[in-house]
Amino acid sequence: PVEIRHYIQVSALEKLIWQRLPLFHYLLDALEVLAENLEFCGNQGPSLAFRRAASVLKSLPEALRCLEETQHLPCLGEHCRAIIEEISECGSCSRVEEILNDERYRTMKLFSSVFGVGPKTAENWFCRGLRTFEQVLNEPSIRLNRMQTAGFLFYEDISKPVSRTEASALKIIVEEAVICVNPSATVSITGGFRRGKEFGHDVDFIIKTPEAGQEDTILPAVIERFKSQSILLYSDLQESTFDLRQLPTHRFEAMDHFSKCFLILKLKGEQETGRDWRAVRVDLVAPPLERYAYALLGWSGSTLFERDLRRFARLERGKLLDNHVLYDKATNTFLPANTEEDIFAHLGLEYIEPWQRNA
Ligand code: DCP
Ligand code: MG
Repeated sequence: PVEIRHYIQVSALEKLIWQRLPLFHYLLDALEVLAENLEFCGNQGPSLAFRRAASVLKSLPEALRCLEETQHLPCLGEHCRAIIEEISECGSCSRVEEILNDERYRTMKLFSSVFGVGPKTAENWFCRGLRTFEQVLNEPSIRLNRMQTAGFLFYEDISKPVSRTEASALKIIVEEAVICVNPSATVSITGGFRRGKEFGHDVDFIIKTPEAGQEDTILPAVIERFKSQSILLYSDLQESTFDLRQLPTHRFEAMDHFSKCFLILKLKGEQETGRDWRAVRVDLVAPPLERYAYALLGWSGSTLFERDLRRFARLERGKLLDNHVLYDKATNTFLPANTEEDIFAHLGLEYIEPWQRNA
């Protein structure tokens, strides 16, 4: 199994030094393209190998002087090593260049960049001979769902990365709305921004409510508040289907059962477009208090870190972990946790800070 410790990240300064190697950036992009192409073909397993390899490379503690130095790293299989060798020798990878020119890959990438369009829909559109947004929007037999309609409507804005400054501005807006509907609730930023990223594709927030049951009523009220402020552009409220007795799921892709909502909000501020607002994707999750630590850990990501932490729990510790809880298979018990530190302790791991989870 992957050693969680390989993901421990390096300081920003060290990164600046070793990221100067231009071929290294090409290599990371190449691994991303190879992984993505396999995902578009439904090959999750092999694509993970490329993603893990990219993660290990990103988290190296020292500057690389040449690509040959990657030869002794973990998680780099024969295939990855062959790619590294080709890139060191030729400066590029023929398979990657081929994929980048492939019509199917390019179309799948374009279509799946729309909010609400997953690989299945993208593939369906591709198989019908559609290649551009214009063709999709003019195809009478295609009925977009509400999410996809919003995805096209706000495409330009929500494809643009959200900055940390914008995320902080949104935090104030979300906090104001949450406190207005429940003064005892608190809001924390999670997802990539909690891991210290400077940009994200959305802003993720987790809401903590002190009393049982409040987690079920707070999100509809917050959405109403945004509506009354005329900043709600889209909302998809998913009510809780959470049950305290549920065992953790084995399927990683499965969504958690907490009350949550996927939103598009209007963020005021001068834009390059000349408008005085932009649309931003915002996710809110409201878990019950006794499962808050698990939800926070799960929503802090990164996705690959979460996946490998679960794998580590299962294979190395005989425990099942998901966004809801940690379950000990040996004793058939749920392990309670008030903080993320408690969860790492249950797993026999030293605490891993959010900024160290950028796998
Ligand atoms: N997550 C989850 N269940 C969901 C949605 C997200 O467990 N239904 C987890 C996966 C990620 C984290 O929450 O680890 C945040 O999801 P994002 O897709 O927003 O990913 P990031 O915030 O890490 O990256 P980005 O900068 O692209 O937003
Ligand atoms: Mg995010």
